[in-house]
Amino acid sequence: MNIDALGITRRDFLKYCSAMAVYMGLPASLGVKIAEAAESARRPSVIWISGQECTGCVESLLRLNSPTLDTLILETISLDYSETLCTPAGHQAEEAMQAAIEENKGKFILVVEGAIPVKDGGIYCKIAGKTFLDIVRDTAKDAAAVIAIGSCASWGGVPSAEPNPTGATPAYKVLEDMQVPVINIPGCPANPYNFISTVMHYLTFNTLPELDAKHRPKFAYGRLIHENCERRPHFDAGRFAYEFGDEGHRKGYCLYQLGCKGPVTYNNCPTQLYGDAGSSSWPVGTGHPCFGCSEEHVGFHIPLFTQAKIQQPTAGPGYPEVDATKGTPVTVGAAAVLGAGVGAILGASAVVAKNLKKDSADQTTEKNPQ
Ligand code: FSX
Ligand code: SF4
Ligand code: F3S
Repeated sequence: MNIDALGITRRDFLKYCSAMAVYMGLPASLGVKIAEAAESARRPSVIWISGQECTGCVESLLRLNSPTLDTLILETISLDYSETLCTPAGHQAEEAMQAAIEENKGKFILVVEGAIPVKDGGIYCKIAGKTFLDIVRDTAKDAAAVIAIGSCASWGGVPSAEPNPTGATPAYKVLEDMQVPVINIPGCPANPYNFISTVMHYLTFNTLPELDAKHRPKFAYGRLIHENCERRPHFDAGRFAYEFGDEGHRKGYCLYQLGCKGPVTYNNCPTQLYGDAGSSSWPVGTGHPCFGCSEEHVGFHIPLFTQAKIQQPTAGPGYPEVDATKGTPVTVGAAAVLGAGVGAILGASAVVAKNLKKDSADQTTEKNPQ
């Protein structure tokens, strides 16, 4: 990588790599290793294909700075094929893709953007006379790993909303009989930092980051939005907005009663934010409830204003994880911490339940004054 091309100093570049290490839950000192990997000549080959989607994922990737992330990506990976960004068109584009696959067989990362329609043999999305279904399967068999970017590729997203006329299906289902690992980076669009950090992890350590049961990197999707939300103190205190523009909304109260899906959606939106546009640049920060765009079966499936079930009441982010697997042996100190955490969680759940009840009673009184 040529750091000069990024328009930043070496010191800033190292700072950026250290921040990325911390972002992935690694010691900041590993930032040096990430920087070394980024600067090495070895750039992973990436082939990026697109099906049923809006191109929002590429767009969000190219609209950033700090340091200009688009440059960083293009300097770090070898983007050997991308329909949106490649210069050739038509037959030449097809040839470029085939050449990229041949040259990097077994080594390239395949990025799938968009859902895959499978109904009627996949005829609802065809490129160069071939169904997207066939393109995904044929390309994946030669890939080292597949990254499903965005909620469309991860879960079906927008095109899979009822009645799902084209049979829009996520990549992991279409590839479930194949050996290739599939990593999901959901979000509509996916946060580009979650994507580039996953690629950098692969590049630096030659392994994928730790994934959860839904094949999402834990560093980005390990916490519910509700756990890190800046409006959480209002939720805990029972202060809600009930209508857009009402007093609670104007005061920045919790958006739960307006259908916020933060309590059932795993993503780092409140901490990572979007578009490098400063604080509050995420849905809830702008005053709109999270609609669960990055969660399977939530965004595009549960109506916008339907209230989420609080399935897992949790204490604030300062407390230990509720469902962490038990380590051995348990020390007296750890047991004390765990006890305090569980106590806090039980206490918090009771307060939440009480506030929700109290608040809906208040609301009933307010809305039905007779
Ligand atoms: Fe889907 Fe992304 Fe939403 Fe759009 O790639 S996740 S519609 S932002 O473009 O696929
Ligand atoms: Fe934030 Fe939504 Fe949770 Fe309220 S319900 S605290 S707005 S995530
Ligand atoms: Fe999407 Fe909710 Fe984040 S709508 S962008 S998951 S706050």
